[in-house]
Amino acid sequence: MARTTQPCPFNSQENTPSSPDTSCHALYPTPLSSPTPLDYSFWLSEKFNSTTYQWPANSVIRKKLQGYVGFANLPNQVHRKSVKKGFHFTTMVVGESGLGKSTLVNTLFNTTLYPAKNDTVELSPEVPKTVEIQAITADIEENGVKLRLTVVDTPGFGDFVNNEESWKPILDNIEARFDAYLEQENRVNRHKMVDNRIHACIYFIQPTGHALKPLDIEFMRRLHTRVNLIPVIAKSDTLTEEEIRVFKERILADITHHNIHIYQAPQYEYDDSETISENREIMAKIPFAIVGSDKEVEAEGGRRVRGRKYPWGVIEVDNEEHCDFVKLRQMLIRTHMEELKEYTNDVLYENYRTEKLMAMGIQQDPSVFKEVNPLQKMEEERQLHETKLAKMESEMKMVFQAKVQEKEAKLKQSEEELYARHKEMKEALEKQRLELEEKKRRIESGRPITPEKKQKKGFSFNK
Ligand SMILES: Nc1nc2c(ncn2[C@@H]2O[C@H](COP(=O)(O)OP(=O)(O)OP(=O)(O)O)[C@@H](O)[C@H]2O)c(=O)[nH]1
Ligand SMILES: [Mg+2]
Repeated sequence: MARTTQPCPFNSQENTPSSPDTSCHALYPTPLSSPTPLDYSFWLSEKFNSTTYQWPANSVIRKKLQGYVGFANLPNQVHRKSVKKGFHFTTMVVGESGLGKSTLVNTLFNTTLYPAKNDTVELSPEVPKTVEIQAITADIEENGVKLRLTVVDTPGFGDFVNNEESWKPILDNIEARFDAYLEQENRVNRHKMVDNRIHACIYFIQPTGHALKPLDIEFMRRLHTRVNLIPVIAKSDTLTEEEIRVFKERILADITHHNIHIYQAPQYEYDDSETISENREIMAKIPFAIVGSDKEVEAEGGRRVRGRKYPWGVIEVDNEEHCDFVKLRQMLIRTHMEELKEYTNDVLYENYRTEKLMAMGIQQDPSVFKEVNPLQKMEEERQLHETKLAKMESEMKMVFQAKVQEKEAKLKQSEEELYARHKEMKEALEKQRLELEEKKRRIESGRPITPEKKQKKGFSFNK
């Protein structure tokens, strides 16, 4: 398989310090020392009660980083992970027999997914009664990147006398793949989801040079809401440059007239001018006028090229001046493969899923699938925190009251003890006073005083 020289879009950022204006979410304060529960509750109460507090929409502040932190490496992590996991892509090719579907697939992926018919086809094959759906899966690898490629072919399309319903088996197949995915999504265990949905449908238009045929219009009208349609003019080497230009205009006019939605590359706000102009160039080529060939021929100057050799010259598949093959490959493989998958999942499948569930009478039950309003959630969390804070506050109050009561009781007890001691001392003093008075009276009346021995037993202040 040919090796591409395309640079990896992520590697350029490896180990690059983040730019100084990188913003970050500062939702929590940076503690100077390890915070205590009180610090936290104080911060919470400040945060939610302060009049300057801004709700989430405005709670993101821009911070300049002081040095290289490392999250600039995130794209590399995604890159490594996806390379490890590998990629998968499912494309469908639809068009009348012999328009070059198998040849184009071989040319696109530069591999022989479909062997040449001469080797395999019987001389008188049994004519199928309806459009068949045949899928081929191949694991291919390029520069260490693995791709599981599934090509869904639709032999028999437009090959019958009455082709009115040719689109139906194809639509049924696309929807059956959506159903299979929906069924997996609804399983309790969703560990091994297999995605077999069609990510792109290359629709081959016969190079008549006139306009779209009713078969083409009917197919695109029926399928455009279910699959990414990529119309191509098959075997464009059979038309002149001028014929291709006029044919493209007529096809686009028909597509617009019938309100058919063909795949459009999305434009992003941050796309650089180079990407924008590249996308514009690709989109300007739709419907791609393609030439397919998986064989090499000798071109001017002895060069070996993939192309088709005619008596008057060589048509080179990979030459942008000869056909739009390069642009188709660019969009399908090099720049928009992930976009095609994303659009299939986010828009086409999502619409189908909603329609299907509603048709089954399934309605959104707000009590089961509660849509989360971030503001409401923040308000709920705030109330929860407030309740917690109030609880903590009342608990602290109770503890404080118990301690105060304990102290009061102790104080009261010591007060009572002091009072009792004071009373005791007062009584002793009174007793001593009375004894002294008695002594005084005895001395004054000339009566003998009480013996010393007895006196010593009493309370004495003079000691
Ligand atoms: N002139 C010309 N011939 C082509 C081109 N692509 C394929 N062919 C030839 O057309 C013939 C049919 O090509 P296939 O790729 O088998 O066509 P198909 O659409 O897969 O046919 P079915 O499998 O029968 O539906 C082959 O002889 C190819 O060499 C092209 O771009 N230009
Ligand atoms: Mg074929």
